[in-house]
Amino acid sequence: MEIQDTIAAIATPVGIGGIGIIKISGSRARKIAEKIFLRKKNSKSHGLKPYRLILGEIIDPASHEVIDEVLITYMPGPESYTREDVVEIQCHSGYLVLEKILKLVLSQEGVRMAEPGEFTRRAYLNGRIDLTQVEAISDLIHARTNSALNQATSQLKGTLSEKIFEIKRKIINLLTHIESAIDFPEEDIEFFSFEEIRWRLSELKDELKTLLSTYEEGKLFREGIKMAIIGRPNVGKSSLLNALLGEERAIVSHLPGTTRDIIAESVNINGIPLNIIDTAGIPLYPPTNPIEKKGTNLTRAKASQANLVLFVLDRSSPFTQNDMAIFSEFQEKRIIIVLNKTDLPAELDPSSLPSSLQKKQIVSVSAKYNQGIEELKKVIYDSIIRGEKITSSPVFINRLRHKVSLEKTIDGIEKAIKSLDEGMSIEFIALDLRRSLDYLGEIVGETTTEEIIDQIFSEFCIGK
Ligand SMILES: Nc1nc2c(ncn2[C@@H]2O[C@H](COP(=O)(O)OP(=O)(O)OP(=O)(O)O)[C@@H](O)[C@H]2O)c(=O)[nH]1
Ligand SMILES: [Mg+2]
Repeated sequence: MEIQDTIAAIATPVGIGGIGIIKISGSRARKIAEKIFLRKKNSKSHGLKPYRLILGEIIDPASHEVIDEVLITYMPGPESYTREDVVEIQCHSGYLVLEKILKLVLSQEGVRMAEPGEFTRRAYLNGRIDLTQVEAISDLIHARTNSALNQATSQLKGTLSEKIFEIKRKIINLLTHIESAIDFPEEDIEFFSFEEIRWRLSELKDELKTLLSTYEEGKLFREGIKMAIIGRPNVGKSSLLNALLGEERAIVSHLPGTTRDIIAESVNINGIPLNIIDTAGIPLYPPTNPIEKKGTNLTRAKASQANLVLFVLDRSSPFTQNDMAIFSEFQEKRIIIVLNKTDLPAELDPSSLPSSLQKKQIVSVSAKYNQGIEELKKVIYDSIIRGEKITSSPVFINRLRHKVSLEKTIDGIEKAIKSLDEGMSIEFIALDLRRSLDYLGEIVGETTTEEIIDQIFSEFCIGK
């Protein structure tokens, strides 16, 4: 990928809408705009002025065809998203208009189609943002809850990278002292004492561990959790999905075996994205019908991946062998038992359930009449956050790669402490600290491998 290239792409979703935006970035952006744009007022000139919105027309210079009336902005670098010269064309958003303008732009000299995330990649390569901020942009676009959005905006402001740089500065400071003791042992410089170095290292370790401990919570708010609704046929699983969503998403019928495919939807429970799947009922004996068989196999596969399972029982009919078999299969998972159909006469007494079921949390609802659903949501939320230390820390890590790098950093600090305690030569301690510095640098993108960087940008769409 040549950074000198000028790139272009449609930045808005393609389709019918109020406006659509085409973005051009690179040294030829302005020239291209001048070729295809004519200002309305004083139509002899393109009239581009930095950071001004100018009204005019996009005209094919070859055929003189007017493609659309547009607003155009020219943002010279480095005061732009990519730090390069950027032109944004705001046109009417229709399938053809956007395509035609993009095609016209791409037919000009020295410009090519942007790759996914390439505008943001240039902002990163040109030093406007670091890697945690790149990730924050992706999180911001994908955020489905306020908490996820707040986390992303805070990370975009640089809270995580500031913290990382702060810790880096402390390590560098320590290293400077240690290394000058190596280089100038005879000089009359004031070195940190052994106790001082040890104390500083253990402070650093605690600080890093505190940051590491925000991972589960950060991840939870960013990614949410997977919850499967399971049970024997006809107990009301799809009705329960609909009640949780507040809409008629899944087909409900009195016939057992209505749901055959997995239905996935997501809701937000107190800021946590809850990814729910409704599954096909699992019968006692394997179905002979090949479609139903596929459905139950898929149910088993998906339910076993869920972090939380809602096991639905029909309270208007007795507890069956079928119910017990399903429970036994999934009892190792985090389970909430839902007694459904409480609007009908009770045929199942919770206190007569086998003791293994009674140990689980039991919630009664009527999915059909929307009773007990709020209480169920509360139980689901409590179950998710149980065991999670909600720290409300202003700085979070929320990706596995942050966690891995932090763990390696801590490992380096621990090795340095050990070397110090064992009276090893000071060179070894310096080496461990240098390694820790590199691992910290991975988080912000200073020492990150090309492979990881590519993976981060693969989350982006074309035009961002
Ligand atoms: N009275 C009453 N009927 C309910 C309730 N919940 C579901 N039903 C009825 O039970 C029947 C089965 O409901 P579904 O939601 O399709 O059940 P399911 O578990 O998804 O069934 P399968 O997909 O076939 O496994 C339908 O006739 C629903 O109207 C409830 O709370 N009260
Ligand atoms: Mg169903």
